[in-house]
Amino acid sequence: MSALDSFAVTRKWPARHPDRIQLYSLPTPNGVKVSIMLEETGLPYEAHRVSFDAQDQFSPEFLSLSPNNKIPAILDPDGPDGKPFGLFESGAILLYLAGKRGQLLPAGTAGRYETLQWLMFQMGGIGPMFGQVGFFHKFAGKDYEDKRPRDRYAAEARRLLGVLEQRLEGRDWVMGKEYTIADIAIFPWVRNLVGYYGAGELVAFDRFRNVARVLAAFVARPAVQRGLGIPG
Ligand SMILES: N[C@@H](CCC(=O)N[C@@H](CS)C(=O)NCC(=O)O)C(=O)O
Repeated sequence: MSALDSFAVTRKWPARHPDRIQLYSLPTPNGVKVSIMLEETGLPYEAHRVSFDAQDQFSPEFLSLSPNNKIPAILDPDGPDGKPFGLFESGAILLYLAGKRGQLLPAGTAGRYETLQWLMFQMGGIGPMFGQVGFFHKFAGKDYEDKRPRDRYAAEARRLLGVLEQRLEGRDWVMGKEYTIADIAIFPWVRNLVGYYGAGELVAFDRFRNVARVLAAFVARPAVQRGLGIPG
């Protein structure tokens, strides 16, 4: 018997290492935020693949942990007060892991809230808008004759990239010299937009030199390289 046995999700995805953080995910831009964070912090974890092809995200076991039927989600056997703790929503998970490890989130109040501000900018802006560009440019929406929805989201993605471009002027990372969870939230999405979605031209990515520079530095990090492929 392990402390995780009372969580239904472990019935579908049994924990081989119940002492480690359990990650339920896929290597999508939201999923890799958490695998990259786990790799960066060195926290021991076990990754489980939630197959969209098999509609795993709608299974009662997965919904018991992530009621919004979305990856990523985690189960930490050693949560607050030493009790097992489940969490969904990548932004909340990044904050939780940063707090648990005391890493990748500035300790001072101002730096902390400034980082949160950019994390929210990703969660409320970059993620949803770039995701819509993907739908209208690469997936089912690309066949729609009316190009106005695609153009609306492309324009918004371009505007958001412009905000990020300005922020990165003279900075190594979103928070300056310090690499934080804001970078881990933002750059998987930028990479996806110009890589997998192939929307670089649509959003005029060549205009955003600072964004391209920091994206290259992000992708070059060994922990990022590892996290991008998890779960395999
Ligand atoms: N706000 C959520 C978004 C998560 C999300 O959209 N996940 C997608 C994959 S990137 C998903 O699980 N989609 C499955 C579905 O909608 O059925 C987060 O950041 O965790």
